Amino acid sequence: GLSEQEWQKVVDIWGKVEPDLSLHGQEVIIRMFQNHPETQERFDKFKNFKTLDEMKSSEELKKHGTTVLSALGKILKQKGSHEVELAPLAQTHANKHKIPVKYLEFISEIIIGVIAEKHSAEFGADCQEAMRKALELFRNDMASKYKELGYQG
Ligand code: HE6
Repeated sequence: GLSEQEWQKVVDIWGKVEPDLSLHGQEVIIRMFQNHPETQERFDKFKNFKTLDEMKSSEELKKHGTTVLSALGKILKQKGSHEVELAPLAQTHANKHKIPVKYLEFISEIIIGVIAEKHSAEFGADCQEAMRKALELFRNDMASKYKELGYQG
């Protein structure tokens, strides 16, 4: 688990992300699609986007980015006691979307990269480490739920 200080770092940096959640979310989704095209294939509404311009000008993509980061933010703010928030997310991502844990790893690294770019001054090594641990915990708990649901992930 994370120490109270580590959780505080996670919550503090998320406070820097939140005022511009949709911009961060858009960037995260676009970068995930560009670096891991197999993730784009999972979205009926986005799989036909071919160019970066198409992605950047899509209000739906931006909206989805906001949805994802908003859900993740709610989880992070629970500082590990996220059972209630995580369960429905694991359920849809296991049963409906069938999103492997590997893809959750992709998006975790991308989230860290995007925050590092946009908030380099506030996102030092110790803060990055705390965020990495928080996202690992998130993934581990998603993976356990996946297994309970019979999805190997
Ligand atoms: Fe997904 N997602 N997602 N997801 N998602 C979400 C929150 C998805 C995610 C990782 C989602 C995904 C494919 C997520 C999704 C729909 C992820 C919410 C709240 C919703 C929704 O309610 O619509 C993480 C880390 C979080 C917090 C892939 C690939 C990855 C890596 C859909 C195809 C799909 C969908 O609606 O079709």
